[in-house]
Amino acid sequence: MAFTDKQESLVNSSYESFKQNLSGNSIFFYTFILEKAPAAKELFSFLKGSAGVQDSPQLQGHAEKVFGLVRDAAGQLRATGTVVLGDASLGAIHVQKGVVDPHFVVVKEALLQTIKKAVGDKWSAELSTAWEVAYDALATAIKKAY
Ligand code: HEM
Ligand code: ISQ
Repeated sequence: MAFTDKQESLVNSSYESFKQNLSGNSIFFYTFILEKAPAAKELFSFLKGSAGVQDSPQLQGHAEKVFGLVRDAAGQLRATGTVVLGDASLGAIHVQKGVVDPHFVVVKEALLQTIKKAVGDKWSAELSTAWEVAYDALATAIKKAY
């Protein structure tokens, strides 16, 4: 099924909600990931060896990039029906770091829960589906390098 204007605008407006509390939402996102996949801590150079998730511009920057790429994927899906990686090395980075399928499931769940928290009572099944479809298409594009 085609990605609709409505789905794109749902993703765009909730992305703005995410950005409105970038610090709190980023902490929530990382904490969720590390709870579900503690070993992921050693994969990220910016978390490795640290006591835990602590707020920093660097941490926020990485989280913002991930959410921003999913948002961008939603725009591409609506416009062209497919997702092309802007940075072709993105696949290779994840291969090289040893990122595997179950990690993608954890990050997806973390992303959805973070958006859910960010939008509060604006959360809906439709909003969730829009993020899921965009994330899955982006993850597929990244995994093409595998
Ligand atoms: C690196 C995005 C999924 C682990 C990166 C980078 C981007 C990115 C943009 C480059 C470094 C940065 O600026 O952050 C994404 C997107 C994903 C995804 C859009 C899903 C659609 C995953 C998953 C994992 C993962 C599932 C595993 C938990 C990593 C690691 C690096 C990386 C370990 C290297 C970070 C470093 O130490 O510098 N990712 N990623 N990514 N990603 Fe992902
Ligand atoms: C996946 N890839 C790169 C950066 C990330 C930051 C937080 C959570 C997941 C990520």
